This record gives sequence, C-alpha cells and structure tokens, in this order.
Amino acid sequence: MLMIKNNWTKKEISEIYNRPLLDLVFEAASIHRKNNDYSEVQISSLISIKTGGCPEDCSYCPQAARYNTDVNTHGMMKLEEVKQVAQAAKDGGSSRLCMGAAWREVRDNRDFDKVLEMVKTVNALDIEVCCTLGMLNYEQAQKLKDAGLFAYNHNIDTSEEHYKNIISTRTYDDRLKTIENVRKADLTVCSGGIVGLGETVEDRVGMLHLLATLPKHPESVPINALVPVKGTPLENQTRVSIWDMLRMIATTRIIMPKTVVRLSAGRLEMTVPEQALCFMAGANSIFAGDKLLTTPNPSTQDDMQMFETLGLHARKAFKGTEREKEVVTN
Ligand code: SAM
Ligand code: DTB
Ligand code: SF4
Repeated sequence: MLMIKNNWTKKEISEIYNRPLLDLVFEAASIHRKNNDYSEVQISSLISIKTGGCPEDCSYCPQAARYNTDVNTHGMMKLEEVKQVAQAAKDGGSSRLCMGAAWREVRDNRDFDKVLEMVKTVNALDIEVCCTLGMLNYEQAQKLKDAGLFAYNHNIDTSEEHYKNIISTRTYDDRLKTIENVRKADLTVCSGGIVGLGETVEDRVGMLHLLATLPKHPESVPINALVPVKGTPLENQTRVSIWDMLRMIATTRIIMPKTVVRLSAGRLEMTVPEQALCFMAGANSIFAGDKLLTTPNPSTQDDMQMFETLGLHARKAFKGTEREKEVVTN
C-alpha cells in the first residue's frame, strides 16, 4: 500500500539519511520502483527571462547585483525569443520549460504582464510551464494560474537555522508564505534546495523535514549541488561529494515517494556512473540544455547518450494530471 506520510519527525529522517549507504540506496530504489516508472525521467529546460541585477543577497547567487560576477545582465526577453526557446526545448524532449527572473518579488507592473503573456504563449505549445520569479502574493499566483502556469519553483534552499547565514534580505517565513500562496492558487509546487552551502547534516535533515511535512508534498523537489561562482561569497566553497548528493536524493525519495526528485545544478561535475547512482536512488528529473540560468550544464547530446546507456527515457508533459486527460480525450 502506498504510504504518503506528512508527519515525519526529524529523528526518523536523520536515521534514514545516516543509514549505511548501500542500505539507503537499496531502500530508496525499492520505494522508487514501487511508486514510479523508474525508467522514466522528466526533463525540464531553463530560460532566464531577466538576468542579473537582483537586489537580494543570496550568497550563492551569481545574479545578485551586489556581487561582482561575470553574469551578463539583461532586461526582459522578447516574447518571440521565449517562444522559440520553448519550441526548441519541446523538440529536444523537454516536457517542461521553467522561466526564471532575477527578482526579489513579483510586482504588478508591465514586466509581470509580459510574463503572463509568455506563460500563455508557452502553454499553448503543450509543454508544462513553470516560473521562478521570487516572492509573490495570492492574487499574483492566481493570475499566473489563469494564464496557464503549471508549476511554480520557490526553493527553501536549506534549513531555517542555516538560512540566515546564507541570505539576510528575506526570511524563511517569507519563503513559506509564497509557497502557501502558490498552493492556494492550485498551482503545483516545486521546492527544494542546495547542498554544499556549508550546512550540517542536521540542516539537510531540517530542510527535508520541512518539505516532507507540508500539508501536501511538493510535486517536485530539486536537489541542487552548489555551483560555486567567482565573485559570490561562496566562490571558494568546496564541492559536495557524490555520496552526500546520493544520500540527499535517496532520503528525499524515501520520505516523498511520489514526488519528482530533480537532480538539478551541479551535474556538469558528475560522471555518468555517479548520475546513474542518483537515478537508481530515485532521482527522476533533470534540467537539460547547455545552460542552467547562467552557469553551464551538460549538453543535450551527452544527456541523450547517458539516457541511452542507462535505458532511461523522457516523460511526456502533463503526466497523470487533469490536463493530460483533456489532451487525451479531446
Ligand atoms: N529569484 C528567484 C528566487 O530566488 O526564487 C528565482 C531565481 S533563483 C536563481 C532560483 C534558485 O536557483 C535559487 O533558489 C537557488 O536554489 C538556485 N541557485 C541559484 N544559484 C545557484 C548556484 N550557484 N548553485 C546552485 N543553485 C543555485
Ligand atoms: C532550481 O532548483 N535550480 C535551477 C532552477 N531551480 C531555477 C536554477 C539553478 C541555478 C544554478 C546557477 C545558475 O545557473 O545561475
Ligand atoms: Fe535574486 Fe533569486 Fe539570485 Fe536570490 S537566488 S539573488 S532572489 S535571483
């Protein structure tokens, strides 16, 4: 019987995370196979519709205006360009396009109207549309939903305790409030975090605990490995080991069996065998395309070769949703 549990304790999660590694991976793989088609991987493409110049101080982020990074700042992209990228992403096998903006929050202005237009246009291509635009209120979430948005990405990044060491310009509660608004507007929730921010194992457990005890588990949880970027306060941070990534992925899979677990930033540094272990342990999504938002990512060609080697295939858009039923029956 499928057990979706929302009352995990930190102690339980910590015990899972700290199991002998192969026991942990074996358990996660078993749960993954019971709950999901393990040969299927959801592919998302990212597009930065507004890059750099962000007023926030997230210590990991190359797009924060206050750090001197090599990011090419640009204003809102043109609708036509976004449409082209979306079509190319779909043709390349992506089931979702995630549009990111380097904003602290959404404001009710012309740029937001442009985003709503982009959402409508991409949605019409029959590809899931996701946005990550910073904080938003309930009315803004509703407007996005009405425009056809499928998912909203808003990461909690780390534990509540460690959050203030990483970001000072907003609080953990601000983050949670936005996630609540997204839920209330009946959008699907994409929320996860970053490993390698100098956090302890307890912080990782705390982050997963928060996600797994939300009234409803996020539909997708991205697990990013920090990409240290020159000019950011975390530029010299040592990269996390594959074993830590594997423990995070496996634990996420065990405590949120039906959630799409995305092996997100940091794949460029991982070998194919390392990524294979992550897919084995329950990762069932990636970001594809040469670029994440501003940093490089493995090429689609390399990823397709990896899928071929591992016997994986791409998941189609809107799987298991009302929208899929409409598409099938209409
Ligand atoms: N401004 C919006 C926000 O903060 O929600 C949306 C864009 S922001 C770049 C999206 C997410 O990217 C962040 O929450 C963080 O988890 C991730 N991210 C940013 N820089 C990263 C880095 N250097 N390495 C790994 N993940 C990163
Ligand atoms: C997520 O969790 N990771 C993506 C997406 N959601 C928006 C972003 C990763 C960004 C990595 C750094 C960069 O390319 O700027
Ligand atoms: Fe701005 Fe988002 Fe980067 Fe933080 S993570 S600096 S809010 S773009």
